[in-house]
Amino acid sequence: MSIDEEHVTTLEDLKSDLAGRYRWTPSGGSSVDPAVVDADMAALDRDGYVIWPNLLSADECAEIREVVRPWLGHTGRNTFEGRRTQRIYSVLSRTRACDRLVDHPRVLAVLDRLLMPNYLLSALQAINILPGEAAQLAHHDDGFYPIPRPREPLAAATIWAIDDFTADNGATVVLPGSHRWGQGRPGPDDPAVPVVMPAGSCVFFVGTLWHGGGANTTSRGRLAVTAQYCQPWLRPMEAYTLSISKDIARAVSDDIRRMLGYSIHPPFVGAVDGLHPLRLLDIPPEG
Ligand SMILES: O=C(O)CCC(=O)C(=O)O
Repeated sequence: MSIDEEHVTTLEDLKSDLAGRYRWTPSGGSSVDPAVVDADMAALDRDGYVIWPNLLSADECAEIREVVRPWLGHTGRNTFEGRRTQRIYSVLSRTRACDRLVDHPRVLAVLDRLLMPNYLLSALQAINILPGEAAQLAHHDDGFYPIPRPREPLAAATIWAIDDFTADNGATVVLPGSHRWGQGRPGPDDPAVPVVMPAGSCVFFVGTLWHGGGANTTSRGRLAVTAQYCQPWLRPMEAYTLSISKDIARAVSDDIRRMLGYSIHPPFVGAVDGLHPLRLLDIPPEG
């Protein structure tokens, strides 16, 4: 329904796309075979996570390693960030090298089913777990939204292995099935599994899944890039509407632009002076 064509007569109408010029368009996830997405959704429903091997080539991983290396200067400010872990925040404002991870069709296809239209990017960070780092405190990524469990996930995350993830170099540790838990916390007897996967692979998990970075007992770092996403009616972790320049917003893909906040959660969430935020960028509407 377009506001030009129809009147809003019911509350249901307020949930539809009311934009006049910048209408909602399907994401790049629509290119993925629905049977493949069905299988991913079944794995997420059962385990809370799914592993996709080898989505990036060795050259793509090498490029990301090369690009982020100069920024890997400091270690974490507390044990959650990791005293022996290097984190790069706001990766999106620094480089375009990780964009293909953020808007990978396989990721978007699952997000299209899991979250509401116009879901947002919540964070894009690089995490390098150094030798000697201890296991991170187990947590679930939508835990800072104060809505009691059990519940549907309010967010989802990907962790991309840029180096091989092994059982002893800090591979993310997940607790299968813990996305269904109520208010309980993991104990020593709960089965925890390291996500062992070759460089270029990705683990996708729902925001309710308990997990943490693993201990690194090897002599080499473990580099990963993590992208997190949230419902369009929640406040993202990284404030992209404040930190991303208009030039970068113009340079990224339509899907990333939408996920940065250049989108409307109907009827009006995200509007700028009553108008669609895309008007700020002077990008012609599609179609
Ligand atoms: O680096 C990892 O494997 C997980 C990190 C994580 O879950 C976090 O910092 O929230």
